[in-house]
Amino acid sequence: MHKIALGGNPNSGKTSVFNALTGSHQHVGNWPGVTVERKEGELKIDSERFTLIDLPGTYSLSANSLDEKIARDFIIDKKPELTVIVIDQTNIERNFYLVLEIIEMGRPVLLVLNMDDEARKMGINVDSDGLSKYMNVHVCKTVANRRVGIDVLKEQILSAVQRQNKPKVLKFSEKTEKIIQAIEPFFKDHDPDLRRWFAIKALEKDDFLQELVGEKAYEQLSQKIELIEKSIANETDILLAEERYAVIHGIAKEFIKRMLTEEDRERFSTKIDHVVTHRIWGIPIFAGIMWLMFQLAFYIGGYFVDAVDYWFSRFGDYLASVMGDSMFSAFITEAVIGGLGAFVVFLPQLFVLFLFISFLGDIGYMSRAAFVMDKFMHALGLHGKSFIPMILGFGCTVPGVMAARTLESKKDRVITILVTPLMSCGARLPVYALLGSIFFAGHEGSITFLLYMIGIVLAIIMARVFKSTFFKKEETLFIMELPPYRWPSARETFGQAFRNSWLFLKKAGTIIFAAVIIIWLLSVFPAGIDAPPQDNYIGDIGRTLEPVFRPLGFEGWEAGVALTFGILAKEIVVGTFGTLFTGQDFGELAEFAEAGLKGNLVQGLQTVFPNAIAAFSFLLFVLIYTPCAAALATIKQEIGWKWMWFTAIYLFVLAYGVSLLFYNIGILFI
Ligand code: BGO
Repeated sequence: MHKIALGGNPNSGKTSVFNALTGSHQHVGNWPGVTVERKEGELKIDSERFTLIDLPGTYSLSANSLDEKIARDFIIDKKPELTVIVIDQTNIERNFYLVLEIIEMGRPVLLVLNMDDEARKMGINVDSDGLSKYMNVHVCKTVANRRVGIDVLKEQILSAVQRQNKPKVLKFSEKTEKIIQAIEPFFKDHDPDLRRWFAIKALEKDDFLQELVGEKAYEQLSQKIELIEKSIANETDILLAEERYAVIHGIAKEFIKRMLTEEDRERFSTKIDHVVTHRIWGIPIFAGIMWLMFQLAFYIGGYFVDAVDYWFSRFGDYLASVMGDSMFSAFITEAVIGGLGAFVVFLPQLFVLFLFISFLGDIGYMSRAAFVMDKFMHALGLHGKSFIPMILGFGCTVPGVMAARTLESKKDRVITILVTPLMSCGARLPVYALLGSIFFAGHEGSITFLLYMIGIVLAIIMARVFKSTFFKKEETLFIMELPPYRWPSARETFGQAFRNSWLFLKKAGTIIFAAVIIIWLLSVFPAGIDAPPQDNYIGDIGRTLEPVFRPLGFEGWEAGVALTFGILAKEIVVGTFGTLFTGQDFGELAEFAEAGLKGNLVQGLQTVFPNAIAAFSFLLFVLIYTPCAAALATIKQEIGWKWMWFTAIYLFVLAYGVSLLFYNIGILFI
């Protein structure tokens, strides 16, 4: 029968642990010679049998009280194979004082971190594995009154008894250790395992030592301690208490993580919300965060874009050199590398942007943004809840349109869906990034931010227009619950960004790839690969469309083709330019083609857009015009054919009007 002791502070849950371990196998008596209750219980773990002796609950082992003396004498004299110490995790620093004292005895211990439920509520999380490794003791967590963790505790008891690990000696400061060493020789005739502990007790002026060492030696010991106290100008018992608290403080710092409690989080959230959802500051803060997001996306992503671009071009050159001059080689280098590569190179920026959007959503900021915009939109007589689908539209119009289902009234739903495509989706980003890097080098982030903001403003204006034309009355109240801010898990945030980036790549491999092939075929037939694209079908299409777009400042026929195919998916706008310009001959500029994918595109685009005004006019057009096929299909599914056609046409007309106005006013200034 193994003998194990159970110790702990009063109210740490010791009785609950005792009952949970021993069930009804308990005997109650008194400790010998005194009237203090002594409880003993039995338990069986696997085939091993244990007697568990419940020590009186104490805060320390200084032998000042009867309870403390009983507990201490039992551990010293009866040498239990294991002392299980129950700790109230909500008060771990105080509970650890006793733990240190028991550990100083050098006997195997097991720490039960109890009250785990309460600790969690208070945001306390003890790293039990770390603590166990550090102290070389078994550690487990329990909620003893509900028997949670008791089975694991039993396994740990068995393992601790079998292994008989000695806990690590937790050293005090060098100065104190020297003092302890100076005292240890007084106990050279006693158990070597207990010498350090006796020395510590002597320094704590524990008078039980008088009996242990005899009167004479005790006097010498007292004189020695007096000398030490004089030299350190402190009392040794106070010094040791201070040292123990210093060790406890170190352990707490290392192994206790204090997270915000629910209450703290709510308080903290309210404080932040006072600022970020402020009546006046809310909107500029939202705009500022968006601006920062684009700056960082372009800045961080930009590093990778150049690298991807470089390797993509090198790969294209290599394939071209290996495959020689053939139709297939032209297809690979122009359609695949040129067409797909032109926008796949923007994946890093898009990834960073997705990462930010999912981070802002995960920490709970996006619902604040909707809340802020709600007030603003209410002021315009609109429904604030509409802003949630609109914000989702930043990622992709399709989920944005679908999210409008949450709006109760059909009118709100229709209005929201009609304006959600104006929220710039991720697919338009490669277009902004490409033209931004050519015509507004160094300011791509700000240009993109500006376009996003124009999209938001136009969406609000158009919503207001629709409200006062189609749906005159009706006002619903928007009550929104703001979840407390939380620190998102990196896994969730990155996972979301990876999923979105993967969708982007998947689109690249399917619909966009197909479109790029069609564009390429149209650009090489009927006259063949040696003829420039304008001599082929694509040129015919482009020339037919050219007069339509020329008033907007687009001088090359390629712009019309890119925009037309862009209705399949907005990324195709860049893909089309990539396919058309990768194989095109630029005469004297040809040397620049060496510079890579973007090098070719730069020259091509500079011929289509003779100046930054024309380029921005094109960006405005891409931002506003007819949404992609997938978005249109979703609109049809949600509110029917009629509204789908309406969206497709009104957005085209709006885009045309805005670009026309911008370009014709803009060129007056250059
Ligand atoms: C009462 N979690 C929580 N939340 N409570 C626990 C846990 C735990 O893990 N473990 C024990 N308790 P003792 P000592 C009580 O008795 O085992 C509770 O002194 C009550 N009683 O249920 O007695 C346990 O032996 C009325 O609570 O500890 C007990 O070390 C209202 O902590 C208390 C509320 O446990 C002390 C609690 C009539």
